[in-house]
Parts: sequence; C-alpha cells; structure tokens
Amino acid sequence: MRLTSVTMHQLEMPLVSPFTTSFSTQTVRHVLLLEARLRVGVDEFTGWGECVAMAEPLYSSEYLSGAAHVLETWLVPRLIAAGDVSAEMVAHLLEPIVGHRMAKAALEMAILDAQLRADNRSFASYLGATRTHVPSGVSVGIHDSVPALLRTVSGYLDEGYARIKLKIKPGTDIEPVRAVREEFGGDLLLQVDANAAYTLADAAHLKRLDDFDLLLIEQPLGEEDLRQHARLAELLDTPVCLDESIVSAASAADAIALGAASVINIKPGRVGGYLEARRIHDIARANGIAVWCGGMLETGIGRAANASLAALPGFTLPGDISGSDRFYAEDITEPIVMTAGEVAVPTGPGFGVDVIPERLEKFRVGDAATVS
Ligand code: OSB
Ligand code: MG
Repeated sequence: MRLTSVTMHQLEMPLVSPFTTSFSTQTVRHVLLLEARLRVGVDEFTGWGECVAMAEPLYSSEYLSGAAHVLETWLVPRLIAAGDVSAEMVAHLLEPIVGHRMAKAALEMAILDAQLRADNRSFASYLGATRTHVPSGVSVGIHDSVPALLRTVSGYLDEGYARIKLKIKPGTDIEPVRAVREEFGGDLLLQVDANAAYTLADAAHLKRLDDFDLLLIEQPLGEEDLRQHARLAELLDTPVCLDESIVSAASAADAIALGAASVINIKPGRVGGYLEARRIHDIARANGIAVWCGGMLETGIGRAANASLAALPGFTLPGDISGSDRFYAEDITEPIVMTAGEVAVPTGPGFGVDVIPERLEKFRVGDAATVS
C-alpha cells in the first residue's frame, strides 16, 4: 500500500451552545480533516482523519494551525516518501519527528480508515471490540449560575445520558457539584473535570469533593505534575483520573507505577492515535486501572471511531461519547445518535460513517490543500 495524497480541509462548525472549561469558552469548533488516498494494487481508497487540536494552545501545546503546518511540511511528505505504508507502520515512520501527537494521530487515522475500507472491515472488528453499544456520558460546561446548570443537567438526563461530567474551576466547584448531587440524587453517575486548574496547595479544598460520591476527579493538576497527582491521590477518597498528563503508553505506564491515576481518560488524538490508545487500554487493563474514552468535540468521524474504541473490554466507565446533537445542529457525517444512554458501535467498513460533501462545503473555511 502507498499513500498517494492527503487533502487538508479546514472547517468551522458552530456549537449549539457555548462550552466553557477552566481554560476557555468555545462557541465554534475549528476542525482540520484529512482525506487520505491510499493505493492498494490497482485500486485507490479514501480514508478520513480528524485532528483534535484546538485553535489555541490552552488544553495542549499543540494547536490547530501548528498541526496543519507540521502535517503539510513534515509528516505527510515523510509518509508519501516512505513507499510501502500501513496504519501499523505510521507511528514508527513518524517517530523521528518529535512530539506533534495530535497531528500524527489524525494522519494515522485517515490511513487506517482507508486501509480498513480496502479490507472491507469495520474498525470495531479490527480492534476486537466486544460490545455492540457503548454507554454515553455527557460533558457539561461551566455555567454562570447554579439554576442554569441544573436546567442543563436536567435536560441531558431527560434525554437519557448515562453519566454527567461537570467542568469545574477554582471558585466554581464545590457549590455546583453539591447542587447537582442534591437535585438529582445519589444514583446519578457524576464526575468532575478541572482541566489542570488547581495546584497541590488546593488539596484541602479538593478534599471537600469527597462528600459527593464522585466517580472520579479528572486532571486536577498540571500536565507535568505526575508526582503531585500521586500525592493528591493519597489525600483524596475521590479517585484521581488523568487526561492531559497521559500523552503516550509510556506516560500511562509511569502514571500507573507512581500511583498518580486510578482511572485514565484515553483520548486517541492526544496520545498519537488509535493504535497507541489501544496500547494504553491494554496496559491499564493488565494493571487493574479503569479507562474510559474522552472526547474533543469530535465530528461524526472521530465520534464514530471513539465509539468503536470504547467497545473494547477495558473501557469500564461511560465515555464522553455523546450524540452529535450535544454539540452540533448539523454534523458533517450522518449524526451519531444517543438512544437510552447508549451509542451504537458502527458496523460499516472503516469508521463506518461517510462525509456528506454538501456539509463539508457548508462549513469549509479557506481552501483545501493537497500534499502529494
Ligand atoms: O478535558 O475532556 C476534556 C473538550 C475539549 C477539551 C478538553 C476536554 C473536553 C471535554 C469535552 O470535556 C468532551 C466531549 O467531546 O464531549
Ligand atoms: Mg478532561
């Protein structure tokens, strides 16, 4: 198999409501999609990848225009020049380029989709997924008031979401969590995500969250604070889950060995791709560490692929795999649908969803760029 070209598409997709985290408020998602063409014998197959880098480097050091630049200048040319290529070879071929995991993940993803389509095989079957449906959780942004937050959560629960994740930040943490727990009762699966907004000096404050029987607290401290997370985990009863800190299978192994995480949020884009994501799943499972699949406001492409990954047996907690309509009035593929708290694992070839050309044009910004 040879990679013959990659076309980069930049989109702006409006969100149905603003999404506020401890680091920003988003009203639109800036999306970079990769359309890879793979030659297999005399045939050519197309696959799609999605880059999860955000417009600004606030969640991660990577950001979207940087990812587009490194793909165009360094990553895609290297794979085209490599000759024989498969999805399983991508990480190794790109290893000399340091970092840029979100950019690498998008490229591996597009090649994987094309390769699976050439094999007429679904991603779930390729992974060895063991479920046909995965539980669907929803990530709820920081709200200006507790009543507004309660209305939003109530709406998601009426829709059927299986688990609620509340974004928190210093000053907007204990009271909203208490209010949601009191309003919706002890059976609600509830967790929080701080996106690295605290320091270890906040340990006594974070300890107050122990009253609310949370599934976990996600990434309370900084990306590089593995040792400090381990210390915090000793002080809290609430399980500590890492997101930003887990950038590879090696960092997952270190976090587990240090006791920095008893749960891991696996985001394929953040760790360099779906194949590295599966390795993290395997390491965690062998160590008795629960994992769940995180989200980055993916379009139907990434959302479909995440649903397949989350169907592996070690994904024992509901993921941030909501329906497309949680973020988008119109997706660029057929929508991913949440029904009765679950999302169906796609069964079609590749990631099992197709880009709708009119939607691509509707949300496109700038010109498509092809590297060949
Ligand atoms: O920390 O999980 C996070 C979105 C953007 C950046 C970081 C995060 C998130 C979410 C949204 O929580 C999850 C989703 O896509 O549903
Ligand atoms: Mg997170």
